[in-house]
Amino acid sequence: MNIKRRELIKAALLAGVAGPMSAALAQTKRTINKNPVLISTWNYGRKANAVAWPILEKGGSSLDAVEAGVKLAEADPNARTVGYGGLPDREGKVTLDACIMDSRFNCGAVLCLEQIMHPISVARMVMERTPHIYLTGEGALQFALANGFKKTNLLTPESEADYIEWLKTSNYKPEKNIENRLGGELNHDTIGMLALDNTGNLSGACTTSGMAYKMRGRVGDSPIIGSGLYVDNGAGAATASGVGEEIIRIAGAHLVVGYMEQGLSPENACRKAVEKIVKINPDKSRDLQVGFIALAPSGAYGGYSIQPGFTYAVKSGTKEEVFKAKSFYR
Ligand code: SD4
Repeated sequence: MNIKRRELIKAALLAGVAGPMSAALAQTKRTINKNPVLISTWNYGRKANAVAWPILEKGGSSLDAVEAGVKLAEADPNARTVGYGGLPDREGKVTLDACIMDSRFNCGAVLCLEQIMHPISVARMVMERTPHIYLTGEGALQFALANGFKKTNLLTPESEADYIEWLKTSNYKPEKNIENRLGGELNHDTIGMLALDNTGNLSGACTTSGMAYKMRGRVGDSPIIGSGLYVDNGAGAATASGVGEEIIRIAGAHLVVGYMEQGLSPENACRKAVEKIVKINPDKSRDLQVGFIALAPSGAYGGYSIQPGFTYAVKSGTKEEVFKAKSFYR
C-alpha cells in the first residue's frame, strides 16, 4: 500500500466512513489503466477471452466483457463442467452455479439453477433487477423464466452416457477427478474470468455445473461472492477453480483480494491463499486441486494452484498467452 493510500485510509477511518472507502479510493486516487486486460481460468479461457476481447477493445465495459466471455463456455457441450453438456449430479440433473460482480461491489448469483443455458446472464439480472444477491433452485428458475429465458435440456447424450457409466459403481470422491488427472481440466473447466476495461474498472464472472456427480442440492464456491469470485476495484479481483468446499472454507477469492490490498502481487496473493488451504489440511491437500487467478487494478495478473496442471489464459493489447500456473506441489 503506498503512503497516499494509507493516508486516505486513515482519513476515511477517522471520518468514520470505512465501509464505502474502497470504492471512494478507486474513484479518486487510482491511476486509470487505459490498457484492458482479460484473464480466465484453464486453457478454455483462451477461447472465452477471444470472445470478450473485442468488447474491451471497442471501449466496452469489463462487466459486458466477462458476461460475454463465459457465455461461450456455458453454451459449449464440450466444456463438461459448465452449462450445456455439464456433468450432472448423482440423480442425473445438471445444476448450475454462477455469479458476477462489478467494480462497485454490485453482485448477483444463481445457485443450483436447472434447465437454463446461460446462468451468468440470470445472475446479472439478479444483480441489476432485484434487491437481492442470491437466488436458488426453483426461485432462480422462476425468475429466469419470468425474464425471458427459455428452458433447455442441458444433459447432452455424452454427459448422459458418462452418467450411466458412473452409476455402475456410483463412486464419489470430490477430491479426485474423473480421469484421475489430478491437476488437469477434465473435471475442472469451470470458467472464472476477470477483466479490466479502459476506464480502469474491474469485473468478474464465474460459472460452473460444479463437481460431477455431486449430491443433489450441493453448491460449490463458484456462485459464492468472496469464495469463487471477488472484485474490489481499489484492490483487485480474483476467481477460483477446483474443489469448492476447500475454497469456501477460506473465503478464497476474498482472501486473495485482501492480500493484494496489503500489497502482494497477484501471483503471491494466490500463492498465500493456496498455502492456507494446504496448511489447514496438509494430507488432504495432496489429493485435491484448487487454483486461483487474480488481476490487479494496474493490470498485473497471476495465478497459483495446489497441484501442477492448472492453467490460465491472458489477453491484452500486447499479449495472448496460456500460462501454466506455479503450484505448491511439483
Ligand atoms: C465447484 N469449483 O463446484 C467448482 C468446480 C470447479 O473446476 O471449479 N471445477 O466446486
